[in-house]
Amino acid sequence: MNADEARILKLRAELRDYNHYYHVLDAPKVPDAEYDRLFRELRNLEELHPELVTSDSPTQRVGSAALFAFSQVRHAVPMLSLGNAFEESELFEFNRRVIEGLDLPAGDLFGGGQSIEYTCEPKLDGLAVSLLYRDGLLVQGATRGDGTTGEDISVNVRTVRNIPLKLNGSGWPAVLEVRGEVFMSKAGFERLNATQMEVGGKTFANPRNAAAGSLRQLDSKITASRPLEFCCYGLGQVSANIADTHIGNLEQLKAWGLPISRELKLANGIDQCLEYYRDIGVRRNDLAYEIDGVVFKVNSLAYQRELGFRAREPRWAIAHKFPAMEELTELLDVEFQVGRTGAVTPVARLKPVKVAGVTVANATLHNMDEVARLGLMIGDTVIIRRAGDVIPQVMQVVLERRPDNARPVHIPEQCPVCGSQVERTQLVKRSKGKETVSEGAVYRCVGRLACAAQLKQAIIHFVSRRAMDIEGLGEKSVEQLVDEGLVSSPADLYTLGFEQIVDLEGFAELSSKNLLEAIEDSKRPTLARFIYALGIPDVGEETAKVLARSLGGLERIMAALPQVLTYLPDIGLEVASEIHAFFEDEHNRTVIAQLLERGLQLQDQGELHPEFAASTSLAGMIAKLDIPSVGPTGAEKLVARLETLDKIIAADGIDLRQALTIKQATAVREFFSVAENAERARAVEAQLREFGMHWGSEKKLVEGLPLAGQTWVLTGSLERMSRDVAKDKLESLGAKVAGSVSAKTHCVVAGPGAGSKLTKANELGLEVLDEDAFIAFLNKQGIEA
Ligand code: 9MJ
Repeated sequence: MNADEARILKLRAELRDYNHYYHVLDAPKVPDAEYDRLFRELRNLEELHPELVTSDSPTQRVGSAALFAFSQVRHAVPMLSLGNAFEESELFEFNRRVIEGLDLPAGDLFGGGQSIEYTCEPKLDGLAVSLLYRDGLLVQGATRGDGTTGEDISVNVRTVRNIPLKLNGSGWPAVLEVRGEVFMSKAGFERLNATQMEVGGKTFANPRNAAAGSLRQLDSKITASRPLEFCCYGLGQVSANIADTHIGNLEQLKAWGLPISRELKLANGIDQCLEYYRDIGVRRNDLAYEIDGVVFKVNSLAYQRELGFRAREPRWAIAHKFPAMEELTELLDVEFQVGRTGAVTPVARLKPVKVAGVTVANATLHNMDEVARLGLMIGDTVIIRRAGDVIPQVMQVVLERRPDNARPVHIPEQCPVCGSQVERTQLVKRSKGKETVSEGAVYRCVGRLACAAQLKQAIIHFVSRRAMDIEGLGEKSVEQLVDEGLVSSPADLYTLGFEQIVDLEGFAELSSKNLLEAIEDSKRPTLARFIYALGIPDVGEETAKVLARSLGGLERIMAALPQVLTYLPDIGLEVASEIHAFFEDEHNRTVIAQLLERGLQLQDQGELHPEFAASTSLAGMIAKLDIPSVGPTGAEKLVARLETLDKIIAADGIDLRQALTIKQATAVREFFSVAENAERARAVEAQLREFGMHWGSEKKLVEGLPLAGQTWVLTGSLERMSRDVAKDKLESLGAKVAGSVSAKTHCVVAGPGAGSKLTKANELGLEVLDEDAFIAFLNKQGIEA
């Protein structure tokens, strides 16, 4: 056996195996680009040695055998595959073959420059299916399979939302076989993987696998739950012809209710095809679904018939492929980067590879759980994917290509930047009165601002536009300031002098002056900006605003206990614990103190927000303690009976039984018999009181509010806030909001379109506010509208 023959056998075995994984198991082992390369290599070798071609060679068939689990469907007209063009030259070659292959009437051919009319469609990356309509009713759905025989997936295709079960209109041929692609949008794919991750199910490598895996489900309920879509691009068997052109056929199918591509266009000549290719290429990332190229088809069906087929490919169509989004490369090493919050993140260092036209040498690995999920080892061959503008990702390890000397990936014990300890983060969860701590996916360097990496990131964040907004301090300058030892905390920015800055690279006299001015100008931030600028883990702008608005002052925010913070909108115990830990940290407290000493003046500090005050009650607090079997109702009963936390903690079984069931009473006794629980409850109560809560029962709480005892009515439409928001605001001031006007109504807010309620209010001589007056009133009460 010579070398070529041996290579041919090896390639066939490999390609058969890859085919099986791709088509039957919907879990490809290698990227398409790799498959294509091996396939081409085999085809070229077979062209050199035609005597070696066998009928079972992967070059001799399309797709793969049907999965035996489904019954088989023989295609009356074979389902074709498409020839590929990767280079422009291959496209021109295709066009030349079309012109030459057409027996056009004399005079039509003008020096070979004949323009052929082509249709242009995006090449969807999904699963090719055939839909058979008889007398306008969907009777069968099938996969392509090997092109001759596919799988019967009739039940499953019926669950795809945009596949009509019955055609619209009339005039369809009695037998109409429609062909097209079932695919999944990018958003649908992301959603599906997120859900699968949550429920511990199988995740998919890309939208195409997700579509294929979803469609070829033995349980069609699963298919129905997946966000599949269909787009048709051709015909199979028909009992009567429809139109004279491909585009005519598709437009008719559309009229009958079948979805066709919105990007379908006609091109006059191959040059316009190229323009189409470039245009879609530019918009590729913005499309809602993934495409791997575009398809050009000779528009005239008469021409198509004349051109016919070569093996299993039509001579009248070609797929012009985009550069692949997935490639194979080698994982040279895994390095660890330290981020702003100290998170130590593994980063893949790769043997540089071109993916979709861009050289990729690094890819994010997210965290160590991801490394474990991928089963990644240094030295592995991996599949890299670069979709759109996102950072390249490692999708998969090609296990077969793992070298003997592959090494496992270990998280370093010391921070690679500052040498401090690296610790695994912990997740705190509370349920049924118990706090459980589990290991998080993130590892953190404990060095905080003593770690140069964290310090640099912290300062870059601190000065950023949405934080302290100090213009003129880019990343490079921050790195210099830190490396030169001029700045070792955000507070040091406020001690910088002209001499220190002007010597930095890239700074001149004017830019130094400007920077100093910008630093000076940043000294009066709002409380929310300041909190955001501190870079507390998990505290983004929204959370910072909630903290500032609800607690109204830095001191309160710094002192707030985690349990107290959980009273605020959208703050759970995990984030609350991060916030609390941040402000407990001695170093952070020092930096904050220095910032204030160095002239920072926080704006808009004020009182505790009435919304926050209204969101708490003793019963509410007790309900939040997570005492087993004691929910909000139990807590209400307990407070109604025993009135104060002290009495509840001290209560014996008999007292408790007055308000609760035996089970609940026992649970409350057991809960408070743990000293730590009682202490924590007392601390939370004390702090809520200290923050200005009107402690006691819910009723008393409302009594302290400005609109306590009043009933308001909203009518008509409001333009600057929804009725719900208006209602919330009124309730936060203690008012009851009613649906109808009576003599007991205190005030009516009437927007445009107000009807009978307004008439009645006027008859009764009640106070009526229009929207402007209402907003002015809210503002006066300290509520932003
Ligand atoms: C895809 N995948 O979008 C064809 N295709 O035509 C389009 N595939 C095709 N056409 C004949 N748009 C065979 C395959």
